[in-house]
Formats: sequence, structure tokens, C-alpha cells
Amino acid sequence: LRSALLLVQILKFLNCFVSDLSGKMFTFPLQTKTDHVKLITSKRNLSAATVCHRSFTDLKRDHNLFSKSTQASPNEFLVFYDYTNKEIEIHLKNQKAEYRSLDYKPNTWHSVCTTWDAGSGLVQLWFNGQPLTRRFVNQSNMTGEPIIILGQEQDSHGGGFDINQSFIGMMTDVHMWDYVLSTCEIQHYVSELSFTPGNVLNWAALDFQINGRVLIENKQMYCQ
Ligand SMILES: *[C@@H]1O[C@H](CO)[C@@H](O)[C@H](O)[C@H]1NC(C)=O
Ligand SMILES: *[C@@H]1O[C@H](CO)[C@@H](O)[C@H](O)[C@H]1NC(C)=O
Ligand SMILES: *[C@@H]1O[C@H](CO)[C@@H](O)[C@H](O)[C@H]1NC(C)=O
Ligand SMILES: *[C@@H]1O[C@H](CO)[C@@H](O)[C@H](O)[C@H]1NC(C)=O
Ligand SMILES: [Ca+2]
Repeated sequence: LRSALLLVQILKFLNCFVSDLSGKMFTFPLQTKTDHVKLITSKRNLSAATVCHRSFTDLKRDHNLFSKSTQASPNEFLVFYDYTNKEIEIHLKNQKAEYRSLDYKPNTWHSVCTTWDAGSGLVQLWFNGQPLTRRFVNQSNMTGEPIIILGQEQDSHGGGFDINQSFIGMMTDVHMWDYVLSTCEIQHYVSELSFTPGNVLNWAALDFQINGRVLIENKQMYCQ
């Protein structure tokens, strides 16, 4: 028992634990060019993907929402808010799909789901449960060793952070699947009903490392 406890201590120290973050959120309270959370997955070679997350911020500048890089492509899969153009951009390698006319209110939770399929080349953003126009990007499978980061945007594989693109606020319910979710599944995710958790990243069994001042807190609910 003593050695088991020691092992737990060591694993906690190394921050390499698979945790159930249900009901929790990451709080990014500081503007830095360093603080971030790295999400770890063993999945490689995706021919399709869906990424969903909820975020809350009052930033009046560009910021990263989800940054997945490989050695070959720092923007292999990037969900980015461009403040100048008031748009959410989905970058896939060297191409992007731009989504404007969004009611991206500050100090409000927004759920964002992005689907992509290499076969059809179609990308689609779902903003607070509303499906937006499907766009075409001509990219092949995602291959290679990924680094997935919340809180900072990668200009190089695992680095190249820009303080003016950092995320300040709260994030929760980050999931990634290696297929395109059905309309029903996305609606269940958005409504916080039961859905099949991500098989690439699963918020309820998340393998992650915190770097810097990022806190794990309970989601703030209304007092019942
Ligand atoms: C992923 O793809 C790369 C290159 O296409 C290949 O070398 C590697 O074996 C593949 N890995 C898996 C787990 O399929
Ligand atoms: C992309 O991945 C799918 C599924 O893993 C595989 O069937 C297909 O051959 C891959 N395509 C290329 C061009 O590697
Ligand atoms: C997609 O890219 C491939 C390889 O670069 C090219 O052969 C093909 O014509 C492109 N398809 C479209 C619709 O742009
Ligand atoms: C970040 O933005 C501030 C305010 O616009 C600017 O003064 C500063 O030079 C920028 N820093 C970097 C590293 O781009
Ligand atoms: Ca950047």
C-alpha cells in the first residue's frame, strides 16, 4: 500500500494522470506567452475528426481555442478567433475556413464543434448548436506525432507562442473523435445530454499536463 501511495504521489508530481474532469473546467487567469495545457493522445493518422469544446472569455483580441500541431504543420488543426475580422477560423495545415456573423458574446459560454473529413474535404463549424456552412479544404490525412495545446497557439511544433494570441478565460468539455459526429450526437453534446465521449480526447478520461498557472476548478453552476 505504501508503495502504491508513493506511486500515486510520483504520478501526481509528474502530472501524468488520466483524470475524469466531468463537472470541471480549466481556468486560464493570466495573460502570458507560456501558460498552457498539453493534451495527450496516442491516436495517429486521422482521416476525419470532430473537436468540441466550451469556452468563456472577454478577450478583445485574437485568441487560440484549440491548437494541434505536427512537425510538418504547426496549424495542422487549429480553431482560432480572429478579432479583426470577427471570425472563427478553422485551419487545416496551410488552408483555412472562415466563419463570420457569429454572436460571439463576451462573458458567455460558447460551444464550438468542428468536423472535418479528408475524403470529402468538407469542414463544418457548429456554433452553440447551430450548423454553419460546409466548406471545402483539400487536405489529406493527419499523420505524424501530434502536440495538442489549449491556452496558447503554436507557431512551431510545441512552441512559438504569442502572448497576443493566448487564451484567458475558462474552457471545459474538450473532446475529439476520429470521425465526423452525427447531427444528433453534436446536439447531445451541445445540450449536455449523454453522448459517446471522444476516442481521441475524452474530457472524462483526460491525459494532460498543466504548464504554468492554469487551474482546475468546478464549473460554475447556478445555485439551485
Ligand atoms: C501513420 O502514418 C505514417 C505515415 O503515413 C506511417 O509511417 C505510420 O506507420 C502510421 N501509423 C499508424 C499507427 O498507423
Ligand atoms: C487515410 O486514412 C484512412 C483510414 O485510416 C485510410 O484508409 C486511407 O488509406 C488513408 N489515406 C491515405 C492517402 O493515406
Ligand atoms: C486536391 O489536391 C490534389 C493534390 O494536390 C489535387 O490533385 C486535386 O486536384 C485537388 N482537388 C481539388 C478539388 O482542388
Ligand atoms: C502585443 O500587443 C501589444 C498591444 O497591442 C503590443 O504592444 C505588443 O508589442 C504585442 N506583443 C507582441 C509580442 O506581439
Ligand atoms: Ca500564431
